[in-house]
Order: sequence, then structure tokens, then C-alpha cells
Amino acid sequence: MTQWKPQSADPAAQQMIDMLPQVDVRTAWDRFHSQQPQCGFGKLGICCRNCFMGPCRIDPFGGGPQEGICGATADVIVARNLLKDVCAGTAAHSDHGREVIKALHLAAEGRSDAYKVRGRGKLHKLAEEYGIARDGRSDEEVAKELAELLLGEFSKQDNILANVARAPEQQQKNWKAAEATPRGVDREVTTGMHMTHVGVDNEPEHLILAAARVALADGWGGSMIATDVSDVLFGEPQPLRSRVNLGVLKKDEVNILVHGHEPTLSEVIVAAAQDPELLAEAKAKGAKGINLAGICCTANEILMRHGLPIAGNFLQQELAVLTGVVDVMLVDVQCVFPALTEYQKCFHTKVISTSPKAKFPNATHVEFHEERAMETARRIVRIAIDNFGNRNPGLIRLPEIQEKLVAGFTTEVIHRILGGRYRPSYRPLNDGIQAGRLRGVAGVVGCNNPRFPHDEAHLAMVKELIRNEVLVVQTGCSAIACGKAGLMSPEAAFKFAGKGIQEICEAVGIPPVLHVGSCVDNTRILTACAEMVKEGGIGDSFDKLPVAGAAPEWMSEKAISIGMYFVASGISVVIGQPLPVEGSPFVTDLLTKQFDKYFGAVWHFESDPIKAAHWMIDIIDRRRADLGLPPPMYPVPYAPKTAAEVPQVHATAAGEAMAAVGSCPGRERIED
Ligand code: NFS
Ligand code: SF4
Repeated sequence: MTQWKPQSADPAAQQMIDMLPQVDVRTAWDRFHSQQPQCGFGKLGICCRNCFMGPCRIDPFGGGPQEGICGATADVIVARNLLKDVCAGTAAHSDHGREVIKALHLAAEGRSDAYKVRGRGKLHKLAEEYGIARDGRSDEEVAKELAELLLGEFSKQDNILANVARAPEQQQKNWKAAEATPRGVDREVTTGMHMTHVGVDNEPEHLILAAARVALADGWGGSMIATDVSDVLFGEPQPLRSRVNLGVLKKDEVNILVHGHEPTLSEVIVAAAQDPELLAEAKAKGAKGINLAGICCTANEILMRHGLPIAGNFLQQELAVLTGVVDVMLVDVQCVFPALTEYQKCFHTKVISTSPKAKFPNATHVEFHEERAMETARRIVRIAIDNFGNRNPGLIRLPEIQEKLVAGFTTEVIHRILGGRYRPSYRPLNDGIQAGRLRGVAGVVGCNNPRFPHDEAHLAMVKELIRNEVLVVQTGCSAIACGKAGLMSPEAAFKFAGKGIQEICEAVGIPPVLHVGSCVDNTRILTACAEMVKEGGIGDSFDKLPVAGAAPEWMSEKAISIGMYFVASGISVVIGQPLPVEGSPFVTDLLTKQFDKYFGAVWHFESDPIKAAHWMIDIIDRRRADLGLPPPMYPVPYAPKTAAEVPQVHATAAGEAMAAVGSCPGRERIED
């Protein structure tokens, strides 16, 4: 029997992984392993369950059936499945946007016990953009009208999304020609789901262009609105320092870990955790304080606005509970493992679910409603305080590893720090790119996936990009990965980046890798690109800018939607495992080649992070050449072309060996 051992590039995660055999619990890595070999039909996208004459599947080797019972071919099945994925991803992001708008509306009407309008500058800016009158009106009246207007963006039937006007003219033209201009968000998701029903749309190209339209309703609609409204409601992020990794959890304090996505919940928990009355209660129970930290994107939200520490990314959600010091794991929606509640059998951690949309068997459900947000938050903090004394000292194992990072870079912040408070401008960035001091900009985003050594692809890719003078902007779990590896500190430029980036980072005082927020905040990358186009000199549309995108360890439907709206917006994207489309050579060719004709950008599949980085660099260089820009100002020394050529990037378990910890009786670890 061989022991299958997961690997992480993060020394804290690796320490926890190394002691897994002692605690007899199953993790995502174990479950991934027991799923092998995974279904080839699913991977290739050629399994259809869209009606119940089926399920049907296409034989990829040609000897068996080449069409479903209804006559759908591999091309149709693959295209329909991808459109469904994009609909689900868009629905998730957009529903998040809708919740934030509802909270803004309550705040504007003075009907919330927790929220008020904090980002007044952003409110004024958006009011001007959308033509909302401000004269003689309070900010609250303006915010109420804004909330109502933006809610209307979801239910628009035939009119196009207002934010389409934010895109360069060429993108708008491309979308029109491809019939991909997004209408209301809900309309696009509903129509997309209708199109995939048995016997509706049977033209693969038409289905895929519809997927682009749905995704654009996410990128320029649901997600972009979520980001804007969060800035109005909770305040615009500013650059700030914080800490990241499991070591931010504290042995002597009540630890509350917020996990999920919607900032409406995490924001109010932040306030409740500072309440003097609750702090006194915690002290009375023997705790030194109340420590709040995050996992996944909700962590990015509270980091960006409050500087609260991050305990880890997607694949660390179980490892965090395994530290034995998490008193409450507070979850709302998206990327939360149902497996978490199983850990309650062994660890004292209480999993509290809060969303009316997301219940978990055996979790404590404390439903969260925006009207009584503070009351609910206080109740949850009390549950954590009461649970502090239930820790099992024999099960505590906390890696003392954390890293410093700087975060809080928005489109507006980049404007200001580059141009100065009195002359905010993207000019210095565009100048840097024009002169070749910077080669271009890359967005590296997305999830973890047990298919890859944890974090390894993110780190290898980002290091290779900045070494080659490509400035990196990040969101989501990828940002957390690089934060843990120290890439988000200004000093990182001197350790990892090329000379041109070093000069810029030194002059402006920024890290070579900029944290721009959660996954919905990928829209900040779109608005930053729009600013770069407006500033001029490096391309008058997105498909000419020397930029590219990547999601090296992606796993979610949301990631497909994000990738799709980037590509449809003219920014080519490389992902670490293929989309589930390879069962249709036609759809694969459409996405990876023919999309260039429609949108000026393509999808690319590459699991080697170094090769993927060089694919991005080649795109950037080609676009630079098309614009007549010079090659990079400083030569870049040696260029490895594959991950095999760079030194091992995953960690050998750092620090002293893990001491034996108490094990959880009656739980079997599955091995083969
Ligand atoms: Ni994005 Fe965030 Fe992480 Fe992936 Fe999940 S938390 S919304 S989907 S796993 S980056
Ligand atoms: Fe089979 Fe067609 Fe039904 Fe899909 S829609 S399950 S291919 S009959």
C-alpha cells in the first residue's frame, strides 16, 4: 500500500499535511485521490443529462455512439455544458452583487442596524456617471436612487447593461458583431439556461457566443456592480499592511474564521468582534481577546477594507479547522466544503451557516438578514466565546508561520499612487510600458485545486512573470497564495523582479504583485485596463493592450465565467487544466483559435506554469511589437521554459517536525 501524500508550496499548509496521518481525518486531497480515475466523459464535456431520455454520452474514440438520443452531437453537448457552467458562475457572482445592493438600499433608508454609506467619494463618482442628481439631496437619497438603478440592471429585458459604455469602442463593436452585448444579468442567465434545455439551441457556435454574452453580463454587470456597490457601502479600499497564513490564528484568543464570499456578513462581524462588551465576555472566559480572520474571498474583502488577516486560501479551509483553535467557522456561500461539518465530530470547532441559500447538515444555522445584521453578528460572536473553553488541548497544532503583505490596490488607488494626490493619472504606468521599463501587465487569479500541488503553480507563474518585467495584479485564492509567499511586499521586487519593475516599485513604493481584491473584484482589472486605454499610447482597445490573464489552479464555474468575460473583452487567458470542451475539437478550436476573430483574444490550456507564463509573455511581446513599442529596457537573464527547469518550488516541511497530536477515535483515513 502506497501512502499518497499531498504537497503544498506553502510551509504552513505542508506542516499540517505532514501531520494528517496522525489525526485520521479525510481531506479534499484524500477524497480527490479516492475519486481516481475521474470520469473521462465528464472531463471532455461529452456527457449530457439535459433530458431524461438520457443520460447520454459520446464515445470519444469513435467506435460507439456519436450522438445522444435526441441527435445532439459532441459539439452540441460540449457547447451546452459550457454555457450552463457560465450561467452558474454568473449567477453566483451576480447574486452576491444583488445582496450588496439590498444592503445599500437598507442603509440609504436608515433601516439597517449595521450599515451606513461609507464610500461617499465613490458614491458621488457613480452618481455622476449614471446621471443621478445630487443637488440639494443627501448622500442617502442619492445612494437609494443608485441602489434602485443598479438593481434595475439585473432585470433589464432588452436594453443593454449600462456599464457596457465603460468598455472601449472596439470591444463594444466586437460584442455587437458577435451578438454578445449583454442585456440584464438575470435575463442573460435565464436565456442561457433556456438555450441549453433539450431541443432548443443546437448550434455549437451560437451556444458558445451566448456563453460569452452571459459572462459579459457577469464581468461588466453583476460582478462589476458588486465591486462598485461594496466600495460605496463599506468604503473604498486603501493600501494597507496585514498578515497572512495559518499563523494568524491565536492560541490564547477566541478565533472566528469567516469563510465564503459576501462582505455583508463579514463586515458586520468585524464590528461585533470589537464590541467592548463582547471583549469583556471573552476575557471572562479566559481568552485574551477576539481574533477574526478569513478564508477564501470573504477574507480578501475584509483584508482590503480593514486590514484583517487571512488564515489561508481554498485548500486550507480544512487545515484551518485541524489547527484545533478555530472556535467558530462562519460560512455563507460559495467554495465552502460540505465536508467541514464532519470535522465537528472530532474538533470542537462549530460550523455556523448563515445564508438562506446555503444550509449544511449538522451545522448551526444562524440565518443572516441585513435588517438585523448587528444583532445576528453579536449572537455569532457569543457562540464563539462560549465555545472557546471546549478546545481539546491534545488536538491543538498551530503552525507558527505567517507572512506580511500589502493589499488594497484598486483602480482608483493605482490612479492616485502613480500620479500623486493632485494629479491622479495612469500616465506613469503607460509611460513605463511604452518605454519598456515594464513589459506589460498580467492578471493571475483563481482557485486552488487538489489536481495541482497546493499554490505551486501560482507561485511559479507569478515569479516568472515579474522576473520578466511583467507587473502582476491578483485576486482570489491566487492572491492569497502569493501573499503567503512574500510576493506582496515592496521588498519582493528586489528579490524576484526584473530591473525595470524594481525601479518602478522603488519609485512608487509598491510591491511587484498587487492585491486588487476578491474574485468579484476581477472587474477592477477591467476598469484599470479601461483607464490604460483612456490614458493612451499603449493601444486604443483591450485587444491591443500588452496584457494577459491566467488562472493556473482554477476549479469553479465562477472561474469559467471570469475567464470567458476576460477573453470576450479582448484579454487572452491561460488556464492550468483544460475547460471541459476537448470532446469537441470544433468547440476547442473555436475557443482557442477562432475567438481571436470575434474578440481579439483566445483561451489557452497549459498545466506547466512556466510555459503558461511564457505564453502570456509572448502575447504581451506580440502586442508590443504591433504597437511599435521597444523590447524590454533591461535584458532578462536566463529563461526556463518549463517548470522542470526551475528549482523545486514546493516546500520541504519547514521548521521542526510536527509533534504527535491526539488522534480522533473512530475515524478512518482512506489509503490505497
Ligand atoms: Ni474565486 Fe473566491 Fe477561491 Fe476560487 Fe473560490 S474563494 S470567488 S472561486 S476557490 S478563487
Ligand atoms: Fe441525451 Fe439529448 Fe437528452 Fe442530452 S438532451 S440527455 S443528448 S437525449
